Amino acid sequence: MTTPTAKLDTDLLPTEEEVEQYRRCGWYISRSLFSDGELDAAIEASERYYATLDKQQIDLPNGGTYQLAWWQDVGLDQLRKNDYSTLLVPELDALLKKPILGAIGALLAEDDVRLWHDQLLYKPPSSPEAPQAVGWHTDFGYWRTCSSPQMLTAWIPFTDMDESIGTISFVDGSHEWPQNNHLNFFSSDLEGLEKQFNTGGAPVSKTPAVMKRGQVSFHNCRTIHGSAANYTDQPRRSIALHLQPGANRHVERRNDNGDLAQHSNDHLVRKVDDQPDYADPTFCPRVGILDDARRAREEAA
Ligand SMILES: O=C(O)CCC(=O)C(=O)O
Repeated sequence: MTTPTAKLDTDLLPTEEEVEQYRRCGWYISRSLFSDGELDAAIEASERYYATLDKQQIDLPNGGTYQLAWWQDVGLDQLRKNDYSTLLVPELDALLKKPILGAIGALLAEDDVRLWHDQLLYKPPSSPEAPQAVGWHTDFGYWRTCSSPQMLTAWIPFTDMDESIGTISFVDGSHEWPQNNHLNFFSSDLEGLEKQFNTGGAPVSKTPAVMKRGQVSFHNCRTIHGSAANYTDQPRRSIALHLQPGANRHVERRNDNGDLAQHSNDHLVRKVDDQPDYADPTFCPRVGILDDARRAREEAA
């Protein structure tokens, strides 16, 4: 039987030391996982997808609908964050389903991994007067309906990434800080947001993920991250594939303002015993099997 982690190039798996570094820092940068051909196809397909977005509401595979954060009326000079694109664009789904990606996710999460949801991201070139940045935030702040503190994200850039294009940056070790539920994705005031960090006495150290095309960064859901504006003349293109460990379940939890937390998945996935089922294979397919990834690494050793 073919499994999501079949035919792994074991040289691309993180070593035990690299997994340890991920635990300590809250992020990991992989070796090159994707070819130019795969990423060119993702760019072309995402352009075709954007060209279809002439209204805010999209239809999803189960007959459900979703209100997009970016569609054409929002404007070409604005940051684009388009969720659920892997469900609609096969070339993006192919990135998610590449076995090595799920295998790395499984080794980092120490569990099988399923898709939680995705975000196709496009950061247009900015002027200093109107920067389009991603504010410091944690993903778990938005995912309080999830039981697992080991949710993680694979961020796949479609081009080379450096500070000039506004690559993603991580705040080292912030996944261990006492309070890190920041909800500032759509703020461009990185300096102002940094003043709100509660480090528990730890120094603030930030690492911009400088990557060659093909590499992928992974971060824990409690790691504070964000990115500066893109000051090149090319768009910054990427997709965030948010992954959940096999053990993750829906839980009832409150936001800091006391409201019951909700996530868009809750309205889309099937229900089991009247609760959202975060293992619904249509929305949350399994993409990595821990035993297979470990076995592949052992056999290669
Ligand atoms: O694209 C960025 O700069 C941030 C993406 C992000 O928030 C994520 O991958 O979780």
